[in-house]
Formats: sequence, structure tokens, C-alpha cells
Amino acid sequence: MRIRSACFTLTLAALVAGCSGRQAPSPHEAHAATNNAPLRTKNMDPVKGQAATCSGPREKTFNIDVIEQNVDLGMGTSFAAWTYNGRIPAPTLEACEGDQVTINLNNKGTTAHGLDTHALMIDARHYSAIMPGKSMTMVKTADTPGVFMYHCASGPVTDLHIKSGIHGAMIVYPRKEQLRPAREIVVVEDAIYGDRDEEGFIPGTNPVKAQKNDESFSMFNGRMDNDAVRVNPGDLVRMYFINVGPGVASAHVIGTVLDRVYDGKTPLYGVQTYGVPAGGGAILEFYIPEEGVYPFVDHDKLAYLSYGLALPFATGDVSGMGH
Ligand SMILES: [Cu+2]
Repeated sequence: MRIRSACFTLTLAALVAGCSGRQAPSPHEAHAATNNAPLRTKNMDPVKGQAATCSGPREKTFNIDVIEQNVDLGMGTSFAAWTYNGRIPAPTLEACEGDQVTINLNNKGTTAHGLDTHALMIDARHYSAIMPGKSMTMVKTADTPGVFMYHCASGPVTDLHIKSGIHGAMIVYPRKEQLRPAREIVVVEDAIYGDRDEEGFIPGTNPVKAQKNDESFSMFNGRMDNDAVRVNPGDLVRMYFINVGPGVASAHVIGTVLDRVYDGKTPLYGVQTYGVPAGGGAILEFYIPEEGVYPFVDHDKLAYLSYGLALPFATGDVSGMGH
């Protein structure tokens, strides 16, 4: 499969050329002058954030439909997917530590589907698959802050369902510890296991490729054509990152160092690349040190750069970016 993107060629050119922008103030000086508006990619809504989520009602209800439909992946490619709410990745679920979470799942598909969220400690039988036309509800308190994967649970064929598009991020914000002001974004790394036909259509997951973890390509947030994310020098970016797989994601931002990484209770400081296993997540915080381009990549999957597996964070003074 060959996919060419003129836009991405420009992105690479910008990366190679580097930036000759003016000297920026130090990150901490500049930070006070920048806004903290959330960031987004075309496939993912901005987060509501800790303040809005934790100041709201302590009961959170999420209604999710399983929908089997074609999804546009960008670069002239579409995929006969299985989804939550018609989207890859699924909508981000946001709750606050201590919230009572209710998830209502409606199976509008043609085969059995379920839901497993890593954020809730609950009898795993509550995740079990339900038949088409059926609904199920799970209720549980979200006890552990962090960013968690959630995905389809369908017994022995769960792997096929996750790889067919049914996966997303669930954020549980800490209730007492106030997070630093930052520009927040959700990034889910996932992959497609199937080949395009002449029209660019992938008619579903190839089970043999899926079983071997032999992806056709990997993506961030379900797109191969993500626009550059606009930031300012000095911005602190907080990325809620989930790795669906295959394999460990080597999460790295070219041109900066991860200021803090949250994976469990104790933060790590000054990390160049952080490994996030399939089925795992981590909160990655990094500063935009000066004018320029800072692509988020999986350093173990740089071979997929030409399929769009790079999410550039770029300041406004950089030309030749975006689509
Ligand atoms: Cu499913």
C-alpha cells in the first residue's frame, strides 16, 4: 500500500529545515502570557478538563452506542469499522476521582459487543458482550486518577473488536491535587489491519494480520492526515495518551523533553521517551521551548511517518505546516 501526501512532505521539509524564529523567553516566563485553551485534532473533541469535571455533579453518565459503519481515515482511505458512537477513537470519557460512573451501552451492531474500561475496578463479567439490539449498564465509583483505555469486550474475539476500531480514552481527574495550568489534548495511538482496494477502501480487519500484530499502518487519533496543532512558545502541553497497540509505544516529542510523566502515583521528571504498553496510558507534559515545530511520534514506529504517524505541535510563525 502506498499513500503519498504533499502536505506531509512539507511537514518533513519543515522538520529538516528547522526553525530560525526569534529567541523565545524561557518556558516559565512565557507561560504566564499564554492561554490555556485546550487543543484538539480533527477527530477528537477538546477535553472539558479537571475544573469543569470535578466541580460538576458527582454522578457521571455516559451513553454509548456500538455502531458498525465506514469511517474516513484520511489520505483517501476509509475503513469498514466497528465503533463506539461512530468514531475512531471513541469519545473521551471524563470523570473526577470519587465520581459514581454509569455507562449505558447500546448494541446497534450486527454482532455481540461489550465494554471494558480500565478505569473501573469491577467484576469483569459486567464487561461481557451483549447481543445486537440489547443494552447493558455498569455503575461503579472511579477510584484511581489517570488516563485509561476503554474498549470493546467480546470474549475470545475481543482482540479483533479492539483492532476494528472500538477503543478510546477515559480520564479520571484527581479531585484534590490541582493540575498545573496547561493546554490539554487527548492522543490515542491505534492501527489498522487490512489492505486498501483500488478505491482506498479497507473492507474490515484481516484476522490473520490482527492475530500476528501485523498492522498495515498506525495512526494518531484515527487519522493519517492530522493537521499541525497550533501552540505558542512557552506553552505547557498536557497530553492524555493511550496506546491501543500493537506493541509498546515509544512516546517522544521531537525537539523537547517530557517535563513530567504521570503513570501511576509518582511523576517522573525529565524523560526523553516514555514507553506505554498496549492497553496502557500515560499523562505526558512538555513545554514548547521556542518558536518551531515539535512533532509527537512513536519512536519505534518512525517507519510510519509517511502514513501520518506524527502529530506536529507548531507555533504560528512556522510556514509550510498543516493541510
Ligand atoms: Cu465489539
